[in-house]
Parts: sequence; structure tokens; C-alpha cells
Amino acid sequence: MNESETASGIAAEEILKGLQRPQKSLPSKYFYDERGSELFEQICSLPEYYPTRTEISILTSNMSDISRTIGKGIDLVEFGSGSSLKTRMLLDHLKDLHVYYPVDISEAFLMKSADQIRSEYKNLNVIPVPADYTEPFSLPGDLNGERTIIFFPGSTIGNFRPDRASGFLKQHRPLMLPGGGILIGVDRKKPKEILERAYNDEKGVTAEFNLNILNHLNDKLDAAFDPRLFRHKAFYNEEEGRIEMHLVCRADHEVELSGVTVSFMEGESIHTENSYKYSPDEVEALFGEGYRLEAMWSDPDKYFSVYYFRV
Ligand code: AVI
Repeated sequence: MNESETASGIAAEEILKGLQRPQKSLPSKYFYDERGSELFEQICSLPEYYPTRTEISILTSNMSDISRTIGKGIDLVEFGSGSSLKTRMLLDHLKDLHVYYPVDISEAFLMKSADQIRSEYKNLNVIPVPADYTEPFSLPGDLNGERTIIFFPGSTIGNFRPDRASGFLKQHRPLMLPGGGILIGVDRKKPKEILERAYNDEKGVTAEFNLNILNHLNDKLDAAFDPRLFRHKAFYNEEEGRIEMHLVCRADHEVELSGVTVSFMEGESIHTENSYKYSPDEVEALFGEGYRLEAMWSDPDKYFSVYYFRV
């Protein structure tokens, strides 16, 4: 925990800095308190939100090829808690897997899902790593396999700005040396209507997920946001190739936050998330030197792709 972080793990300074810029913003990592994680789970099964089911269908249709491409004798590091069906699909099919390391910032959630995986895969050595994988971290103990493979599903890479995404991939390359690689799911560019529908679902679950960031700050920081004074907005910014989520202020008002007053004007917004969509060429460019694209699998509509890059 750095000095500016509270006991809750939330950095008040970082938050205030974002809210004091001309375009106000909040870091999207703060979506994921307990309620936010629940709402995200619900988003994943919404009819409008195609990424999750499309990625699962790609994994299902190509699992033997994927497992052959990755090869045997590996340690698997998953960025994310490893609670999903996608994790189980890989664990079921990878040959001669030595250690499985789920890495997640939310320790309670991580330990719960690690216990669950242990009970289902009795012969697998499961070592949960409570860490923020967007920052450098090391794996505990000796790696047992011959090679290390990272699994990074869900197009979470799309929530980083492209320069951050490239930096992130460069930063984690040593973990995969020598001879390892990364299996990564990335959402693709597609017609604006399909993208915008996925982030503006009819039931309003995405709107609740977006607004919940304010409840999270109220709970964990000394903040007094009234979520009723904001509304959800999500749109595709074609020039930037990204979905942007914002919270638009409904009326002029002020909010107290860790002893600082922040003013909001009717119509101005807080930018809460970017979700970049990438063509396969753009994905290759993000990885850059030091990685070689070995294989790519897509759905028939080319909505989503799963890539395997070797170091
Ligand atoms: C986690 N991440 C890949 C999701 C996305 O699509 O960017 C988060 C999300 N935001 C709104 N809906 C889903």
C-alpha cells in the first residue's frame, strides 16, 4: 500500500486528481467491489453482451488445437481470479499441467475460487497469488513446468490505453521466458450498433454497474456521491476505436470527498471506462517485437478472437 492509500486500498489522491481535470475521470478498476463484481457477472450473460459467450464458443470449438499449440509440461498463470468456465475448459484440456497460479487483486474472491478449483482438480497444484497484475509482481516458489503460459481472457487488455497495453505486455514478457507464451482474448472492431447495444443493455445492468463505482467510493472513501444525480452513457468513439463509458451529471451540485469539495455542472461527465476494440493487425502491433503470433481463433462473425503469442 503506498502512502496515499487508505486502509480500504483506495488511493484518495489518485481519485481527486482524476476529478479535478477538465474532463473528469475515475479509474475503472474501482468498478469491482463485491456488488460491482456481481454486476459484471450478470453483464457476462446478457443477450446484448456478446464477448463472453463468443469467447467461450471459440474456446469450445478449438480446444484441442489450442491445447496442441500450447504444448505440454507447463505452468499456467491466469490474470484474473480463475473462477470462470473458461478456466475450467483450459484446466480440463491442457496436458501435463504442473502449477496453476490465479492472480487477482481481490484476495477474498481469489482464495474462494482457488479453494473451489482445488476441490475440483485434486491432482493440480493451485497457488493463488494476491497481486495487482497491472503492476510488476513475482510468482511465489519455484516454477515446476518447463515453460510458463499466461491466460488473459475476456478482452480485459481492452480496458488499458494502447500504450499502457503495450507496456503491460513488455513488462510481463520475462515471466514467459524461455519458450512460453500468452493465450489472450481480444474483442474486435464491428458495427457501431452492435458495440453500443452491448454497453447499453435493455435491463440496465451496465448502467447499474457504471453507477455502482460511486457507491464503492462512498463506502470505501470519505465520499458523499448521490448516484441519483448521474446517469449512464456509453458510446463508440470511432476515431479512438473504443467504447467510452461516462456518468453524466443531471444537475449542478457539489460533492465532498476526503475533505475536498468537487463541483459538478449539469451535463458534464465523469469518464469511467474505455474498452478498446482491436483488429488482428492492431493486436500484433500492440505485442510488437519480442512476441511471435503463433495462432489465432475466431468466431464465424469475427466478433472476437483468441490469440496465442510466443515469446
Ligand atoms: C472487463 N471488461 C473487459 C469489460 C469490457 O467489456 O470492457 C467491462 C465492461 N464494462 C461494461 N461492460 C463490461
